[in-house]
Amino acid sequence: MKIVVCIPTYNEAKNIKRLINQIFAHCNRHGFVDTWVLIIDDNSPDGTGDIVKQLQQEYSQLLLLERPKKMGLGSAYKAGFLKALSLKADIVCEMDADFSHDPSILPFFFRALQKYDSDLIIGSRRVKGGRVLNWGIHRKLISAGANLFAHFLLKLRTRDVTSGYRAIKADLLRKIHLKQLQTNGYAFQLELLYILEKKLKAETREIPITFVDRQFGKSKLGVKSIAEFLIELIRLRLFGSNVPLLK
Ligand SMILES: Nc1nc2c(ncn2[C@@H]2O[C@H](COP(=O)(O)OP(=O)(O)OP(=O)(O)O)[C@@H](O)[C@H]2O)c(=O)[nH]1
Ligand SMILES: [Mg+2]
Repeated sequence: MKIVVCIPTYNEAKNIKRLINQIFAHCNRHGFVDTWVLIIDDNSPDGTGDIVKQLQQEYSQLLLLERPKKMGLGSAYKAGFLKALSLKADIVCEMDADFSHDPSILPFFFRALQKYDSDLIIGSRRVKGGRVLNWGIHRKLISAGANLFAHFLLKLRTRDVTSGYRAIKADLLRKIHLKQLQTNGYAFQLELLYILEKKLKAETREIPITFVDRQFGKSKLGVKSIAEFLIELIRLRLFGSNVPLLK
């Protein structure tokens, strides 16, 4: 079973080495030896890409997709997914580089996909047992608001619609014309989930996670991202998704 863990990075020099080491260590320990890590770096000024290049000498299953400039999280995932599918992945993962997503639970995502025969596993802060550490009231409100609006307007079953910790069966992604996804920022998480849940009727399972606020580096969530999320929410509510499905 070939797994490709896609990680978009922008200025994650303080996190990336430790994260890659831990992902490979945990996956190997649990017998997921055909796990590949794909970093999608947008020419980070802090040299994140160079650190990854160094590490490639150590890990043959570490890949780097270099892009010329910062183009947004969603756009990075689109490029990463296309690469992962071209590598004949069976499972594709989404994950942040800032240790908000604990790498030690990745193997449990893969097990859950197999055990429940699910299409999509989501690391969730909004099911029993899930929680968030060290978030201020501001971030809590934004997250709660985003989820509330998403449930109210789109009637999504998933509790944590903005979670970026996901494992997806690759065959499901192969049914989506990925290049046609509209969003390039954080709203990508919502648009993709909408297509998976509503259009492809994906069998989804949320697993509780403890989400830890980043210790190193800066958040890239700004007003623009929030605006894009709200616009996408309204667009999906009014028109649904017109992204073509492939056979
Ligand atoms: N390639 C690429 N990666 C990005 C871009 N924006 C954010 N990222 C990465 O996407 C992941 C999530 O970004 P964060 O800044 O942690 O956003 P967040 O988790 O919503 O915000 P915090 O909770 O404040 O950390 C991180 O690994 C970032 O480095 C981008 O434009 N391009
Ligand atoms: Mg983060």
